Amino acid sequence: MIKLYELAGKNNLIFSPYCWRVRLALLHKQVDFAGLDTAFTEIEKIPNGEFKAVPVLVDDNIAINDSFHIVEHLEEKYPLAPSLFNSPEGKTLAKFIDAWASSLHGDIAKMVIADIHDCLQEKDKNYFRTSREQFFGENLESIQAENYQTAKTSLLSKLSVLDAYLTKSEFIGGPTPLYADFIAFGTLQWLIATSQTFTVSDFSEPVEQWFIKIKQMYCGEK
Ligand SMILES: N[C@@H](CCC(=O)N[C@@H](CS)C(=O)NCC(=O)O)C(=O)O
Repeated sequence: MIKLYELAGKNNLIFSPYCWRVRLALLHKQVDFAGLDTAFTEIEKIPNGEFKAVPVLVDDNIAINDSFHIVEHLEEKYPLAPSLFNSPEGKTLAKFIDAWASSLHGDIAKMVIADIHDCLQEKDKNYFRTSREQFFGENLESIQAENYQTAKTSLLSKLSVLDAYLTKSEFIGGPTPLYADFIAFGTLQWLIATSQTFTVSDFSEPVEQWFIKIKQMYCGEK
């Protein structure tokens, strides 16, 4: 069976945007897989490779990392299962949404950096605090407290593009979700899964409805 190594916090919380994308892609493809909870400090122990980041997918003993490579593999290996792209244009759309979603990551990181720390397994806390405080040059609690409001305003402004689009289309991919939807969902689920203050009702109504619909379609037990 396919194995998906995914980042897990305490109480099996799956929160990584990239792991969520791949989890939804597997559920959409309806292929059996086992999700393997992985702490930040366990990534280097994943068999079959020297990985520095998750998700990592192991399929027939081949280990693949990087979410986009993983979904390209799934699309190629399981062509008869529901498509993640539907067409070459659907893949191009996914790449555009990938770039757009990346532009939200800086805002989200500033909104939840201390909350993420609180969601982690004990064994990860020191690694996370040290590496992120070194990157930002400030302690986690100050980064979040000082930047939360500005980052939230910036995020909601970027989301207004999606908001306008979703008043005209049920999903980013059209009448049914495609990988482009899972990219955007993964990014927002990272925020929703970890934030102690931001909830789905802080999204505009079209984004909230789209988010809830995807959750209901795919996320039974998570
Ligand atoms: N480009 C990669 C990015 C994966 C990534 O950045 N994963 C993060 C979790 S969200 C990670 O594993 N980080 C390891 C670390 O910070 O030590 C992908 O698309 O899969």
